[in-house]
Amino acid sequence: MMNIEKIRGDFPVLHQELYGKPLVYLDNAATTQKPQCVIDTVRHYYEKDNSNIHRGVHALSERATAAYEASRETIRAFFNAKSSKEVIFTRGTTESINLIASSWGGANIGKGDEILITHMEHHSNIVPWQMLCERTGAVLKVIPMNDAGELDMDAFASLLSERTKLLGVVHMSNALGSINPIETMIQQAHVVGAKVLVDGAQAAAHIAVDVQALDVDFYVTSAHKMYGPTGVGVLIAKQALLEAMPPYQGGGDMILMVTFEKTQYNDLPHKFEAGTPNIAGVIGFGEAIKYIQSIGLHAIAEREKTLLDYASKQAQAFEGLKQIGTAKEKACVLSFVLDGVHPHDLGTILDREAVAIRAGHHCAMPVMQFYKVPATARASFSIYNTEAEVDALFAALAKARDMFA
Ligand code: 7TS
Repeated sequence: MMNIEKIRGDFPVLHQELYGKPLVYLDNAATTQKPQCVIDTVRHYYEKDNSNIHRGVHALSERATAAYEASRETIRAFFNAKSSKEVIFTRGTTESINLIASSWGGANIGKGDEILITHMEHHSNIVPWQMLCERTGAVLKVIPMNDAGELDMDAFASLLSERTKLLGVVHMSNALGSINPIETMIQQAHVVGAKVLVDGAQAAAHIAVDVQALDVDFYVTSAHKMYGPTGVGVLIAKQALLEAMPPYQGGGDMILMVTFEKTQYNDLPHKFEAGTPNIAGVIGFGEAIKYIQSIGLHAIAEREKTLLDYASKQAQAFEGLKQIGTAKEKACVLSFVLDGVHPHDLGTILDREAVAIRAGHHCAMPVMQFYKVPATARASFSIYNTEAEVDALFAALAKARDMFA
């Protein structure tokens, strides 16, 4: 049994009141809260080790570099990447995908090639591909989904062809909670020779990922949705692909030798980390991963499933509430609309009850278009949430419904 009270004790931000009521934080899909160990690690870096990395010969720079590279190793092991050369630090999921679209896409995508994505992608796995298609004359194709928010796997199979150069698929949808069958999809895409990018922004804090077992070409995620700092994330990719890709940005750290005539690029992973990175963020990211490991992803997934089931039962019984996203395989996200109440009004009313949820299109406008709603209200759960907080959510929803009745 997980000790939720002890876990809650690790997160200082949870222990506050808003409008005289205890904070109920249910916006974890947007960003999770940070445990004390991550806050302390970032603080320790700035208080004791602050220095630039990979350059100085002095003690602080050596300590900062060691901590930065130790983080890379922690993250490599967490995702079971073959080598730390395959672990590239970025600003987050969005930058990771833009890096792939720009560097790999620029070198490998041409007129008439097809890029296949799903109907439930976050904008950050749509727009970079549209931009690439505009530049190259490639074609963007979309795998449809059903009313539950599950991908149409027959349609997927028939969309695949030798023209398909890349499949981009979200591991877990932020707007619906659906978990996609990425293992099968990767296998099928590889049969036609396509590369596969999995957007793990939501999944990585909830589902164990083994990039070698999956044989995934690119896996991307953000630290801030995994109890880590904002502004840092990772791109994990097969070494051979990264070796063959041109640099994404030019500048310091990504070079071995520069003359005005020619520049020789640095080895992996540094070739893709131009400029001073988010050193404190990367070090904090490593600590966040250790925090997850200290609880265990399987225990986390099990606990979150219990909480989602508890919330889903109340949602089903709640008059006037329609759930958006009822996939058989889903996690942590309860997206819904309430008869007669705009999701934004709902968000505001709930805020006054100290219940923090997200209302909007969740950067997944095509999902809203599919369900013909302008927006949804979304409660998303994490390991520190409790059944009592779910009850508080539904009590606040009942208040909102009564106000608009
Ligand atoms: N992909 C998915 C599936 C996401 O949920 C998000 C962020 C991103 C990509 C982008 O991640 P970033 O760290 O680069 O911004 N999703 C959300 C959300 O659901 N509410 O706020 C941000």
